[in-house]
Amino acid sequence: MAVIEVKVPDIGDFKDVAVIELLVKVGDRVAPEQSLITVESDKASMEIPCSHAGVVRALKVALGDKVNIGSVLLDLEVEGAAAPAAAQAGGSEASVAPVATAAASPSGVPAAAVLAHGAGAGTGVVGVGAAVAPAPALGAPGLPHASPSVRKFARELGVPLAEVSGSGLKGRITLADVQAFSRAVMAGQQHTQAARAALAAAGAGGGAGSGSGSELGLIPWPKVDFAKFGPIERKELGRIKKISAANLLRNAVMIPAVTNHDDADITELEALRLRLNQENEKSGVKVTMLAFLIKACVAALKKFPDFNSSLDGDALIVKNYWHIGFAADTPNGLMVPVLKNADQKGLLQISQEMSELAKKARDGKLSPTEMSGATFTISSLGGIGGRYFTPIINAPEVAILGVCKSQMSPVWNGQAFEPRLLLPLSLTWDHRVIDGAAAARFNAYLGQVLADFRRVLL
Ligand code: CAO
Repeated sequence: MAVIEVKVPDIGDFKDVAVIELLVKVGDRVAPEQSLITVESDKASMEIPCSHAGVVRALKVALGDKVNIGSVLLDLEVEGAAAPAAAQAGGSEASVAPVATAAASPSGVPAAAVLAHGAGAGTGVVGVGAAVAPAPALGAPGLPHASPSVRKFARELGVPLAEVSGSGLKGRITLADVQAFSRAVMAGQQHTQAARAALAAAGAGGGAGSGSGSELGLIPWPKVDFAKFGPIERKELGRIKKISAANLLRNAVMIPAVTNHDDADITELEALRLRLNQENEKSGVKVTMLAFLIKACVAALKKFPDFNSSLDGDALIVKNYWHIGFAADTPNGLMVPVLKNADQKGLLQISQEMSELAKKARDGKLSPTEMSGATFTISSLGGIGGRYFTPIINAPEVAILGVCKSQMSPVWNGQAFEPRLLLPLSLTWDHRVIDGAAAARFNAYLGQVLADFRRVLL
């Protein structure tokens, strides 16, 4: 038995955040990733998870205290020898997931901006998107608050908290408020913003804000007693999956997305990659196709800057930085680590950083900082298989590239069929920002870069 100090882990840009809820008390037995406290800044509230299993021996924070990375939260009695070392790490390794963001995202969607793929918990909006902010806006000036259990309940129902009026003390949203909102939506008396946007996009029944459920004409979700038909097993979704689900649904419903499919001839590129890896064998760093794709995408994003933007009302925020998210499959669900400043890095550095980020994702150790700020996302299924797919945009980004397994194919060279290695590309784009011709040009340029990588230097 040893007693360790559990500290606030890396919580990104959050500084001097106030403790608004204590979720454990002295004597409680806690599990790794169990939420200990809720903190709130002017932008978001988030739960801080526990790094270890153990019994709470002393609480070192009180309601209203301001905390930062490294602040001691509590003394925890743990079993096992590894614990004390971990405790000295200046903050636990556990990562945190913002549970709510305050301001509306550039696209006007609440909570879109913060990837809430809570690593290690047991999510990633990402899909694609990534990512992943969970829930709905909270904590912003003028916006109501809710306890973690109410937020969890709202997430499970898919209720956007930012749209619920709170009847509790100081406008706090209660369980009953969430239930009432959900009932009103089901009865067609209320639309969520997402549904209103879908109506507007579909031009259904008068468009956004017209407000009656009959416009959508949706019948209730089928309620089936599956056990009547055969043996079943119920598996609760993990936190990452639930957060992903909410974000994927919002992104799928709210973005008028179109996907263009194309093939890139990577015959020479793959030969170059294999040669580089042979020459660099001793370095221990393997240059991956995804690293080439990241560099090629940065070149295409520079040539077509609207693909590296976000919608902000009637304006487009075009970013002059190139942070590329990549979807990583993890035991807990999809996560989207972000490779920052990809334009400034070489292939070896990108390969190495990606491998480290992917490992962290699989181990549930990504920090919020490592999952935020992406300007464009790549989702590669190349190592697994398949021909094409339609990835979902990771809002507030406006495009995402899906990549599948390259395959030797006969290509007509004007005189004969030649065996060439073709890489299937699927580019999904937001039709509010990009049009079909631009998307086709983007894909064509990407294909040219991949076919002749010297173009990256142009
Ligand atoms: N075509 C053919 N083979 C490919 C390929 C492609 N496009 N991309 C990679 N490969 C091969 C590699 O050559 C390598 O083969 P060897 O083991 O024989 O060398 C193998 O696949 C693994 O490739 P890699 O080490 O380069 O890894 P990666 O970059 O392909 O994958 C990562 C890294 C993190 C993207 C991957 O682990 C992953 O999680 N992929 C899933 C992403 C996902 O789930 N997307 C869907 C999101 S929508 O739900």
